[in-house]
Amino acid sequence: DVTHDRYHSLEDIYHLVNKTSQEHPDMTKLILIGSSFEKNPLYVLKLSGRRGPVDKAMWMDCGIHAREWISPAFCLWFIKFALTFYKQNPDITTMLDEMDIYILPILNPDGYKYTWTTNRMWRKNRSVREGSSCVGVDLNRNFDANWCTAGASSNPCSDIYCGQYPESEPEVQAVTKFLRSHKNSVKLYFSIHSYSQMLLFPYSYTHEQIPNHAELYTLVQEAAMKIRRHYKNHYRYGSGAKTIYLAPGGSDDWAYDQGITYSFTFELQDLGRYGFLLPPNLISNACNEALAAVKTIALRVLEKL
Ligand code: 0X9
Ligand code: ZN
Repeated sequence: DVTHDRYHSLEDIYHLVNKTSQEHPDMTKLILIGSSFEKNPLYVLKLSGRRGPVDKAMWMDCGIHAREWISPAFCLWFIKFALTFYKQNPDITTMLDEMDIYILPILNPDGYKYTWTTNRMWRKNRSVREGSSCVGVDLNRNFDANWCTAGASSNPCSDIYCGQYPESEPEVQAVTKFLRSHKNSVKLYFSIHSYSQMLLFPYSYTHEQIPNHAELYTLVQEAAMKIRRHYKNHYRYGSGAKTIYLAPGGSDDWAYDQGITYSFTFELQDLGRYGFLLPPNLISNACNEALAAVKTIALRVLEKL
């Protein structure tokens, strides 16, 4: 069964997602959206309540950066929570009844696998190309959003290498293809990272403010307050460029510019004590906080739509 007191290997994650979809055929659909450089499948689990078709949807991806293990753990946690507490918890019931929820638990399977076998601190994917001995592209620098300007690197050996051209990587192509084809329904975008405890929204590729800056600021502020009140933990919030750093080519900025005007990147626990090596006994706490933030923002956005 899905246990949340430990991290799961790539094979485990595939198995769990597959099993979950078989156990809940009424509420889930498994969608293959593409495959990675090393031909690992990219599966999206679609969650929906027991009702007819809806015209609204939310997207959440986890595991774009290989070493941020709490991120895929959160996507699995969210899936489990949604399926367990549908019709019991009013928040998740509203979410599932009013929109479809697309979850990509592991956007960068090749990199994740590599962190389990070879290098725990690997960040990028594992693509290779002729003429360079360095491996991997930072998938969160490869989207077509002010691509490869200040805050990204054109050096293939860098940890923030932007790739040969925008959307050069199959993992990014799979996500953009799916979101482009679901543009009319997807209103809400979340990308889950770690660490540093931040709730971010666009832009990260420029210091310019987005048109609905005040609106998104209020949303992340409310989410951060909820975390503070319930879990006594502190999250910073604001636009990416102002709160963390200038970083172009990110998925949140790309989604925003596609018209998904409620677009967020979360950096989960911790503040650096363990960093990417967050111990398994802290998984549940980190996930509960992130869940509170997702629920708070999603329910508010649903009221507005
Ligand atoms: O640099 C990143 O990609 C993210 N931080 S991390 O430490 N997890 O690598 C922040 C992403 C913020 N959004 C964009 N840069 N678009
Ligand atoms: Zn990250």
